[in-house]
Amino acid sequence: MSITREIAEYLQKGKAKDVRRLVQQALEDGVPPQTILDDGLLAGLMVIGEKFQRDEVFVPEVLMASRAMNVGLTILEDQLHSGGEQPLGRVVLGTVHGDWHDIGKHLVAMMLRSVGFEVTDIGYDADADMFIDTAEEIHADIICMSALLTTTMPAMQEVIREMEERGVRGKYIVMIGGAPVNRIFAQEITADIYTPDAVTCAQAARKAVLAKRGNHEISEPVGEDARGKDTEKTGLPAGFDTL
Ligand code: B12
Repeated sequence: MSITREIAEYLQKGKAKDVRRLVQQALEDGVPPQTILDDGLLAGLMVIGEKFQRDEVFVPEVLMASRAMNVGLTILEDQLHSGGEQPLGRVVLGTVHGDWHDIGKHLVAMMLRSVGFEVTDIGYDADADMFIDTAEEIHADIICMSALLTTTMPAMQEVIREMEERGVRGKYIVMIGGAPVNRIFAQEITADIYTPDAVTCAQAARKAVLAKRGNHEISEPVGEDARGKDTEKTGLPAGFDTL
């Protein structure tokens, strides 16, 4: 059996120690981190997800598999971390209030760090004040929110509302994502950016931060962007493709 297959098998059984050992071994054997992630960790989690949907496993099993997943991700993260240089920008990242799903968020953090962002991960079940207070504290460029439940998606709008009430909406680029989230929902709640996965999230974040800086440097006039939105809100240049 291949080592990635073994990782997937142990992950399904929730054996975090074995997953840690095998991920380390795979890296030593020269298996690329992306392969370990796709064919090992994510492949195992997907099987558990499908079984969960068919009521073949229940919350405790999924929880144990998720812990094993996060242990594996932490090891891979060390490999992907660029570190050292001046950060490209600062991101506050969390899963919204009422929602405990944090695996996708963990992946998003990894990818953002790999393109050079400093990420402050505020964990899961994070309310509006936690997002905004942290963003203010660390002088963030981006607030990134994750939601995996249809019932917790409205909590994203709460954060944006609270930002408006506190008069800080224009200071931050707001990115949202998670399986039930889509572009239309992002438009409805006036988030700046939606992307479907961690890789595109990191690419879009990088593009947005560079565009915002470029905008400030050349002092482009405030106008309407592609969605007819007042760009003074986000500081992104007119026409910036955000959604
Ligand atoms: C693992 C899991 C759990 C674990 C979570 C543990 C953990 N530490 O995360 C536990 C057991 C706790 C759990 C509990 C529950 N869960 Co659950 N869970 C899952 C499961 C199996 C996998 C989710 C996952 O991690 N996917 C893998 C990651 C990598 O994908 P992802 O999160 O979507 O992230 C990617 C993108 O969405 C994106 N992304 C994510 N965040 C962000 C943020 C930004 C800014 C951007 C740009 C992109 C982005 O990038 C990521 C990587 O590419 C899914 C089923 C499934 N197959 O998805 C159900 C699922 C999400 N759960 C579900 C349910 C119903 C529940 C419970 C209500 C069950 C219950 N009866 O108690 C509880 C709710 C608890 C709570 N309050 O949150 C439903 C949700 C249905 C819905 N649409 O609302 C699902 C879909 C299962 C199902 N089919 O019924 N769950």
